[in-house]
Amino acid sequence: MGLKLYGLHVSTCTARVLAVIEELGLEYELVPLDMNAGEHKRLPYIEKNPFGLIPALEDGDLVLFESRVITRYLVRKYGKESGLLREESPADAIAIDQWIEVEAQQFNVPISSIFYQHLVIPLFYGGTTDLKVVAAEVEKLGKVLDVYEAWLSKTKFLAGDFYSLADLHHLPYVHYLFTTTPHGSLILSRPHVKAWWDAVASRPASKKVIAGLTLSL
Ligand code: GS8
Repeated sequence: MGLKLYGLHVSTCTARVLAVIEELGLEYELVPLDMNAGEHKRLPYIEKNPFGLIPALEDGDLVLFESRVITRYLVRKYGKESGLLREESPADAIAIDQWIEVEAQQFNVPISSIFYQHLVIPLFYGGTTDLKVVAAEVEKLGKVLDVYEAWLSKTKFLAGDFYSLADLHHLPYVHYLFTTTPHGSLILSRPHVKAWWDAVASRPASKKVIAGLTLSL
């Protein structure tokens, strides 16, 4: 009974999990959901994710939701040697935890809102992008990325000179910033952030995941 990932290739949170699956070279089955028909809001799916959101992971009898938790589970269970969590070194592991938290609490908030305004509202709800909201979120994201720029002038990746889950968690939304919004300059105008992004995106596992992130304006 292998891994079953419920979600869609185009979904950012699903892609976060797929990036780990590809890094670790795990076998899995992607079980797509018909979100237009609301399949993710009904039984039997809401037994897997009671919030009615994708993704969810099934590994035998274990069922998990929350993409950033699923990624940690996969590394702990199948990829200790990958270096993505470095739990053998408390100092490295806590640096990774710190930047996993920064991604979730500081980076994800404005970038997901910009994506929602530019892509989700027009494409899925037939509405119009609220440019005032976008401007405020772009300003917030710029301030967060100023911190990244200073930080990444000292180390190649966020938790140190090694690639970790903290970097990987950024993959889907940074990619979509380029393809679904006109705000890619937030990355390109910051040389250390750009070099970091180039290193993240050019990994073979990242390229496979990016190939599935096909939503565009
Ligand atoms: C967020 C899940 C989520 O918002 C995680 O797994 O990281 N913190 C959770 N999923 C979105 C798709 S993200 O590509 C979703 O399921 N949206 C459908 C809906 O809101 O109905």
